Amino acid sequence: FRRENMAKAEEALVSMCEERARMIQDQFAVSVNHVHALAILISTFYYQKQPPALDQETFAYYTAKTAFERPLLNGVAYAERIIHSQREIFETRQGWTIMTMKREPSPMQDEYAPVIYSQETVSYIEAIDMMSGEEDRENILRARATGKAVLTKPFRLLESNHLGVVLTFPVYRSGLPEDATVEQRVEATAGYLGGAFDVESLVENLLRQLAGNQDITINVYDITNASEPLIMYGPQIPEGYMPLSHVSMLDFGDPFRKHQMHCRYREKP
Ligand code: WA2
Repeated sequence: FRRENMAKAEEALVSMCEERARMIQDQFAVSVNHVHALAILISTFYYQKQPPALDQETFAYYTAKTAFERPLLNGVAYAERIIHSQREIFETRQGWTIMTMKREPSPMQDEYAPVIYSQETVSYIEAIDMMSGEEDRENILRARATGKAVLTKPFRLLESNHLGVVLTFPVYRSGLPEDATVEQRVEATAGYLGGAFDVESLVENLLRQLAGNQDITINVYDITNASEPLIMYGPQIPEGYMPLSHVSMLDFGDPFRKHQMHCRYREKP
């Protein structure tokens, strides 16, 4: 009988784990798809219209009305690429100084990525040079070199201090060929559209609604570096009934990053 019960318990764990992995992956994917569409919206209405048909008020309105399309993102923002020689003209036009993530006026850099448009839920990143944060900076460089959506490793987000990851899409000025070189991509970069996945609180909300939630513990890891898995969600020190666990694969759409979900019972089944 005991062996039969264990087999049943294992089967139940596998199905609960797979259900959760699929659910988080799907909510991630719909959020990414919608940010992709927003990047095209910026390119269309800000860069392909003369004069630009987009301002902070319009961006805030549109992103608030479509927030339901991005269920795992705490907000989206657009950071413009500013090279140093344009800094003074840019700051005069904006009426503010480019700031660092430490909220000090930015020292001189070759280039900056100050946020010019933001969803109201993340208005605290307005005017901040997103290249002044290590994780955001790496994302920006990789996004514009590849032309694809990219994700950071898990880290503590600004303001909430919650564990999450940042998503970045590059926005190019028009005329970039499909098979552009990295140099051409960098040259044509207009800015970066992205947002933060607040994994700690939004994934928690999602999982809380599922039946059987009380019985299992979930960990999500960034396993890009297989010998040094980084925790992305769940208790820092894995807890629960160790002998029985299940690993579900996760695909968040950035081939550079690998993720896994680990599930186990809180108590011996
Ligand atoms: N957005 C919100 N909270 C954050 C954050 C971020 N980055 N970084 C740290 N905490 C405008 O890649 C461009 C958003 C970055 C996009």
